[in-house]
Amino acid sequence: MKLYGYFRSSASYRVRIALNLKGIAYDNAFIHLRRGEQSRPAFLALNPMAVVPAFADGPHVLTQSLAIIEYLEETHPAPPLLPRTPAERARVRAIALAIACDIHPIDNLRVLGYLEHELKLDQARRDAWYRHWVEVGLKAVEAMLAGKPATGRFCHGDRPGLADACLVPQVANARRFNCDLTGCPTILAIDAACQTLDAFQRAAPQNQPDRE
Ligand SMILES: N[C@@H](CCC(=O)N[C@@H](CS)C(=O)NCC(=O)O)C(=O)O
Repeated sequence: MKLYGYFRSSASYRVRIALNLKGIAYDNAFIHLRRGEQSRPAFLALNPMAVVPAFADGPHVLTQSLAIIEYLEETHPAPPLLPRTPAERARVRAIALAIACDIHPIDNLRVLGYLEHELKLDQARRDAWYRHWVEVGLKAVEAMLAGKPATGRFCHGDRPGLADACLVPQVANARRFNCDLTGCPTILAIDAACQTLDAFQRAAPQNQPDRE
């Protein structure tokens, strides 16, 4: 199995967490996003969307971090990253999708690049865009989690899963851009609980061989 990723890519980080939680060994192929390697023909043949991650398992080449994690869940069910009942699974997926679909895409490298190079926003205004949408999004995720009986030490109960694999990379990005997370105590507590686990530590950007 091979993960095509980049140390700072939060979507790749999600998959690394899932692989580690499940104890699956894998090889890395590093796609340097700042050098534009995601747009080279060799990578486009794997993922025409020109984004990481991509994941190869034998003849299967998979894309989209959540599809990859669901594939891992189906092929390696233990330990599960989704809870048991349909309603619980829908809750976990809703948290994961709020991050992966509603927060992350509008703050992606290529979106920030468009703001900067095409719309000529200076770095301060570009970063303001980033902080605004991440703060709005994470406040909504906080409301999904705070005070809910289903929320435990982690996003759902006391076992880490799919929602945590999405939340921790988004928090790491938010910190990198100095987002204000003071209104998100539940998120910060869950992030702190995840950081104590080896699976999350080994997946962190600063612990990847391609880090800069
Ligand atoms: N929905 C995709 C998003 C993938 C994605 O946006 N990856 C980013 C890094 S986190 C990327 O490769 N960006 C390259 C670019 O913007 O040019 C997924 O979940 O896999």
